[in-house]
Amino acid sequence: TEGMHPLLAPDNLNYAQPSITNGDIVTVTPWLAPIVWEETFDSNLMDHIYKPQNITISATVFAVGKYIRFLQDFLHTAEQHFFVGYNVNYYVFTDKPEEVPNVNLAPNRKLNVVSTPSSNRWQEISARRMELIQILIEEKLRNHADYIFCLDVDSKFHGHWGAETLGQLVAVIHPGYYYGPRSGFTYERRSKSRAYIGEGKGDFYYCGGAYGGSLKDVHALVSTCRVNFEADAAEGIEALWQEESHLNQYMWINKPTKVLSPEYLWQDFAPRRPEIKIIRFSGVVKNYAEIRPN
Ligand code: UD2
Repeated sequence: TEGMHPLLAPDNLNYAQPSITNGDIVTVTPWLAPIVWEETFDSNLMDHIYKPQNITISATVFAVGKYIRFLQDFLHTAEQHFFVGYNVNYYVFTDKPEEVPNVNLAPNRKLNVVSTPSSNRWQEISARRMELIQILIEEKLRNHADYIFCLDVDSKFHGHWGAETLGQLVAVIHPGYYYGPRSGFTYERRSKSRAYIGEGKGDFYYCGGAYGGSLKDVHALVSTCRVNFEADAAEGIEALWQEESHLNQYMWINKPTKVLSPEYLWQDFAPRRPEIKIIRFSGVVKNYAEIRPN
């Protein structure tokens, strides 16, 4: 298709595992995509380039079932740190529209509520996001947004997240797997799944909790992952980490044009190493047994 990333043939291609630390930080991938870290960009300069373009950024967030409780902090901190000064449209997917909190939004920022069915399986809620984002892009966003970011709701912003993250296809490296060999990544290893990545293959382990890019590229990502997830399901297989596994397989074949360091989605359980100078966005510690529907 016009404008799509070239399809690589990863199974016939062997190369050394890329790394984002190397004694120092590494700021470019072996396919020449920037890796964004603190001190690699100048925010004022980025704003000087992007603000005059009057771009609109959409952010999707799912708050289904008990996860509605995370929405207030998510939105409140996003107002302080996420694309401050830009046109931002939040799309909140929830089965409890009446419980969406009233958060004061800056001018040029809007909140849209999308009614979403619940499910008894958290795996399904998480994975169905791909389908619902695909539909959102097709039905609502075309011609109404330039970029989109898809974010986990059980998280908060603590630092600047702005124009330095813009790109066609943007992925965030998972904080638990940014060092160490790819043999330890939790990729889907069963070859009957469409999310399969074989031993000695793959680039990074990316988060399912934050990704984005241009509408066109994110549409290609979510629709491909959805088709693959559903085709697996029809054969009775669910990838180890649901849509996160499919996202990793997609990003391996269609290399991201920009990679964000784990500053952009930290988790408390990850050991804090010296290269992490700032945490911009991080997962909230939660009691899985209590919060999930099953
Ligand atoms: C990881 C990923 C997550 C997803 C999942 C695999 C990160 C930080 N998180 O997190 O994105 O790929 O693995 O499926 O990379 N949700 C609801 N209601 C529910 C359950 C989930 O709204 O009852 C939504 C909510 O927006 C939540 C997201 O789905 O943030 C992901 O679910 P999770 O946070 O329970 O998944 P987790 O922590 O295993």
